[in-house]
Amino acid sequence: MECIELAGAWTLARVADGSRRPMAVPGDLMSALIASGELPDPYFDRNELGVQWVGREDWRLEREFDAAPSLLGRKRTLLVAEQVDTVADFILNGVKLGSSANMFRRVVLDATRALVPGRNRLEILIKSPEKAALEAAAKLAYPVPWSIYPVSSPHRNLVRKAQCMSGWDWGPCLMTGGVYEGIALLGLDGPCVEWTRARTRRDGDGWTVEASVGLDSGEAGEVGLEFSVAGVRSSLEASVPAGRSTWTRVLRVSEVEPWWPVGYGGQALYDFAVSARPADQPAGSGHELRKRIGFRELSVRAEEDSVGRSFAIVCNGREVWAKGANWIPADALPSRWKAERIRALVDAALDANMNCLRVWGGGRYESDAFYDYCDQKGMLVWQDFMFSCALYPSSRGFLEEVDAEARFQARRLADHSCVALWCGNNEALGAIGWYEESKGNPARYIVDYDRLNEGVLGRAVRELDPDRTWWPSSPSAGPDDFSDNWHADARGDMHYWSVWHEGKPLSAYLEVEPRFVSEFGFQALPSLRTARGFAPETQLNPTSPAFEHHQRHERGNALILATMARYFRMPSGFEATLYLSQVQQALAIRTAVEWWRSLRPRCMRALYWQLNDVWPVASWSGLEYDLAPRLLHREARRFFDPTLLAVVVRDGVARVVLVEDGAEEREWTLRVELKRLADGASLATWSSELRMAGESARVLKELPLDALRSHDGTALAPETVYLAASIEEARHKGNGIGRADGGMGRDGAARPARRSVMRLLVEPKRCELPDPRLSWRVAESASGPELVVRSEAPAFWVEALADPLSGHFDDAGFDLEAGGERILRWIDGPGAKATAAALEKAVKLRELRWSHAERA
Ligand code: BMA
Repeated sequence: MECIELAGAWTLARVADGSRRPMAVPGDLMSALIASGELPDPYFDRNELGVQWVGREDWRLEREFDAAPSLLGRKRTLLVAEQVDTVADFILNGVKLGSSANMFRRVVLDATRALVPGRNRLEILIKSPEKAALEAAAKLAYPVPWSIYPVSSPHRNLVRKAQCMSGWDWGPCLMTGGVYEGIALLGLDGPCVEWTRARTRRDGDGWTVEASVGLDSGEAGEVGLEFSVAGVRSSLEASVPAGRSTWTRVLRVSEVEPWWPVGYGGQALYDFAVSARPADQPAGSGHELRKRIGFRELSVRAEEDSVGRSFAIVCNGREVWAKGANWIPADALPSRWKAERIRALVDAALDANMNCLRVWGGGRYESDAFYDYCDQKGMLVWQDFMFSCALYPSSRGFLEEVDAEARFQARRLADHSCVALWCGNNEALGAIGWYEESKGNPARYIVDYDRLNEGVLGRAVRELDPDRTWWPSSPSAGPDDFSDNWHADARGDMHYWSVWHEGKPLSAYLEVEPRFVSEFGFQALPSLRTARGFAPETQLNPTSPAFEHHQRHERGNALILATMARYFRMPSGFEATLYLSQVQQALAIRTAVEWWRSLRPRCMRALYWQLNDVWPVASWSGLEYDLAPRLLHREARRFFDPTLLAVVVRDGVARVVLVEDGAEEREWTLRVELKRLADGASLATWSSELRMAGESARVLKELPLDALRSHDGTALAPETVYLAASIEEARHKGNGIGRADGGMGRDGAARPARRSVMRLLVEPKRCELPDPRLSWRVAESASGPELVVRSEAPAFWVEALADPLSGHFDDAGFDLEAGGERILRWIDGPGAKATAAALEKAVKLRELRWSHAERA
C-alpha cells in the first residue's frame, strides 16, 4: 500500500473570474477568502450580510503533486476524501473521476486511469450549495418546508450539508464549502479495506468478538486477512471476488477491563486491527485499518411502567443518570474544527461533571477526534442523524443518497464505546405539525417522513449496528408513538421549551416530571469580552444593530429582559445587564436540573440546550465562543455533581434534597439553617445523621415558607432570610467506585466529602441583598497565582474577572457566607501566562446586588 497525503497548501480559484488565492486543506473556502483579505471577518458587526455571495458561486480547489513510478506501478490508485462539502466534481489531469453531493459520506474514486508519471493536477469543483438547493426545489412535485432563521439560505433541507450552515437561531448563515478531514491517494495491489467492525458480546468471564471487514477489490484473487483484537490474532486466506465483499472471524478475548462512562469506572480501550494483502505478498504490505475499542454492554431501557414509558441508559448492568448538554459544531467555519478545540470542548463538559453529549441533528456527524476522545474520557454520546427542524423529501434519489450516508456513518461509529444510541432526527417528527403545507396534507408528509426515517435510517442501524438502540426522533415518546413530546412528560425523551419559547416562569420546570429530557434551555447575553469582539465600541448595547445581529432569536432580548423583571431588580449599565443575564440563565437551568435529578429514578436524564457557540452571540450556550465559561457552565459543575445537595422551592415549601449517583450507601451529618440575609446570623438550626442509599434521591428536610420560625419561635419573612444546608460525611466505608474520600472523582482527584448550599427562598428582587464588602488579594501558589476572595456578609453569584488577561478563574457564580473565604485558581488562556502583578491590576469582582456603582 502506498499513500500520498494531499492535505496542505492548495489554490482556490473563483470560477466567475478565474482569480486565485492560497487555501489550506483541510479547510473551507470562506476561511481562505478571509485569510486573503477578500472577505471581512463575518463574525464582526453585521459583516455576515456582506459575504452571502460566496455561497451563490462555484469555486475550484486546485493542487499539483508528483506521482512516483512506484505509485503508477500499483494495480489501483484510489482518491479518498473523508468529507467534501458538498456538491463537487473531481478532476485529475482534466479527467473527471466522479462527483459527490453529500458532505456526510466519504468520497472514494478510482484515479488509476487518470494518473500520470511526475506532475499531476487535481481539481475539485465545489458548486454553489445555494444553487444546488434551488435546482432541487425546482424539481419537487410539492413543497417540502423547512424552518427559516433570520439570516438563511433557502431549501437547506434538500442538500446533504450541515443544516445549521444555512443560519440558525444561534448561528450565522455561512454557506461555505471545502474539504474537511483527510484527503489522500491510495496505491493498492490488493483490496481496499473500506470498513471494519468488532461486535463484542459478553461470554462468561470473557468476550466474543465478531470481527468483520468490508473489502473493495479491483479484481478477484487470493487475499490474506489478519485480524487482531486486544492481542488475540487470527488469520484467514480468502478468495475474494472483484468489487465488495465482507469477511468475518470470531475471536475470544478474556482478561480485558470493561469500559465505563465517566464517573462509573475506567475507560479501558484495546487495539483492533484488520489488514488485507494479496496472498502472495508479505504480511504488513497490504491495507490495514486500526482502531481502539472498549468492551461494554450498553443499552437503553425504555419500558412500559406505571408512569408511562421509562428511558434510561444502562451500562454493564448499571443505570446511568445521564447529565450534559447538546453539542453543535465547534465553529461556523469548518477550518476551525480543529481537534484541539474539539477536545477542549469535551474537557469543558467533563469539567462541568457532564457524562453525556447529544450530537444534535442540525450540525454534522463529528470528527474521529471527537469520538476517540469521548471513548478515552468516558463521555457518552447521543447521536442524531443529520436532519433537523424541517421536512425532507422521499424521492428515490434523495433516499439513495441518505441510505449511503446512513450506512457509512453507522459503520463508522459502530465500534465507538461512547455512542449510546442512534436517533433519527431532531424535531423532524414534530415539524409535520409546524408548516401550513404539512398541516394541510399531513398524510403525504408522514409518508415522506417514515420512508426516510424508518425506511432508510432505522433500517441501516438495525442492519449494521443491531446492538445499539435506534430511537426514532428527538423528542419522541418511543417507536410507533407519534404524540407531542414537548408537553407530555411520561414517556420517552422530551424537549421542554415552555420556559423560554413559551415565556413561562421558571416554576414551570417544577410542573413537569420527565423521564428523559433532551432539550431545554435559557438564553444569556455574552460577556463583555465577547461583545467587544463583535460590536464596535459605540454599539456596546443589547439593542444596538451590531448586538441585535448577534441575537438570532427574534424574541430573545425581550424574553431575557422580561425574565429579569420577573425575578430581579433591573440592572444599571451594560456590564451589569450582561452579568445579570448570565445569573438568570444559570438560575433557570439549575432550577430545572435540581428538580429533575430529585425525581430519580422517574427522570434519568437532563441535557440542556446548548454546550457551545459557533460564533460570538447571545445564545443558550453555557460556554462563550472563546470557550470561557458563562455562569451556567460553572453552575453545571454543581448541579451535575454526582453527589448533589440542593434546595427545591415548590408550591410554597423549601425542600432540602440529596441525590446520589454513586452505587454505595453513605453516612452523612446534615445541618440546615435559616440565616438572616442582612448579616448571615443563624436564626434556626436543624441537624441529624442520615444513611443515604446509592443511586437514589431523597428529601432531607421540608420548610413551608409561610411557617418559617427562628429558634425562639419568631415568625420569619422568607424574603429576609436564606437557607443554608450542608452535609459532612460521617465516615467512609470505601465504595469501590470513586475515591476513598467518598466521591466519584472524575480524574482521580480527591473529592471533598462535604457539600453545602445557600439559597434565597423567594424571587431575588424581593430581598434586600446586603453589601457583602467583598475583598480580595492575589497569592502565589505552586500551581500559579490564586485569588483569595473574602466576604463580610452573605454574597450570592460572586464572579471574579480579569479582563483583558487571557484566561479565567476556575470557578464563578458561587455564594459566600458572612466571613466566608474562597480561593480561586487562575487558568491561563492558550499560550498566555498571567503574573500575580498583572492579576492584581486586572481583577474585578461582582456579586448579585441591586443597582450600585461598579467597584473600581
Ligand atoms: C431546539 C433545537 C434547536 C434550536 C433550539 C433553540 O429546537 O433543536 O433547533 O436552536 O431549540 O431554539
